[in-house]
Amino acid sequence: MLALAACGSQSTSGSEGGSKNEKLVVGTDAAYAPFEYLKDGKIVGFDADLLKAVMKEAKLKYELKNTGWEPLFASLKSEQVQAGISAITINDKRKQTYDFSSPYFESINKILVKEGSPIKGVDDLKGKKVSVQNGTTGQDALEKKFGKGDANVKKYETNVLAIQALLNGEVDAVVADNTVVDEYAKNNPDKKLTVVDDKTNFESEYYGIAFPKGSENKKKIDKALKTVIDNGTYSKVYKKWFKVEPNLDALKK
Ligand code: LYS
Repeated sequence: MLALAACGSQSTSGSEGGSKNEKLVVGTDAAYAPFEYLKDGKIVGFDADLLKAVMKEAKLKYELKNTGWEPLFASLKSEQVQAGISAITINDKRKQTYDFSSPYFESINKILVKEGSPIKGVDDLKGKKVSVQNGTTGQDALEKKFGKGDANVKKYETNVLAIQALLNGEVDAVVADNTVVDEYAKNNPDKKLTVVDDKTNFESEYYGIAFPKGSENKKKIDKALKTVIDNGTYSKVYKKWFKVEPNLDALKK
């Protein structure tokens, strides 16, 4: 089950090594299972485990903090957090304001609907109410298709709330990252949901760890990320969460 996020208050520490280093604060939006979510008050997920492995390799002390999604970007900008890991897609718009690590995960948006829905692709969303998490690439994709300020696109602070809107019947569909909607549909069979993909309208995306522009941590973290990918640690974490081997070639693009 997806946990509802109590934004801003929860934080976990997972620091190893590097005693002389200051503790880096890494922000996240812990309402995006299986990448980051709250379990018994702790932030868990693929991103949390990957970060732990990378920081251990980089010998950096850190604290993972549940900032919420949009506050995460504001905190990166003001350097209140030194990094962000949160299923964040690397794109040109964000690259103007933030630096990113090398890509660590391939993703694409998908549409979550109720079983029996006539929606079979993005074109069918015209005139339908669609929920997204505010400030995501899902929102960007819909705005590209239907124009900015489309009243039918409903924006929510968290993806949990965007999905809730579908369950409540407030919207006809949710647009969010494939892994998140696939897992949600699979783990909640009683909700009777279907996932629709549309490779014509949605583009392949890559997640990266975000940094304030010019951060000196980027280099260290990229080096550590490369090591954990090359030494099999990444694959171990990936298999723990996704039960299959990762396609490492996809990350080398
Ligand atoms: N990957 C998408 C983006 O970067 C969605 C991330 C949502 C995380 N809570 O916009």
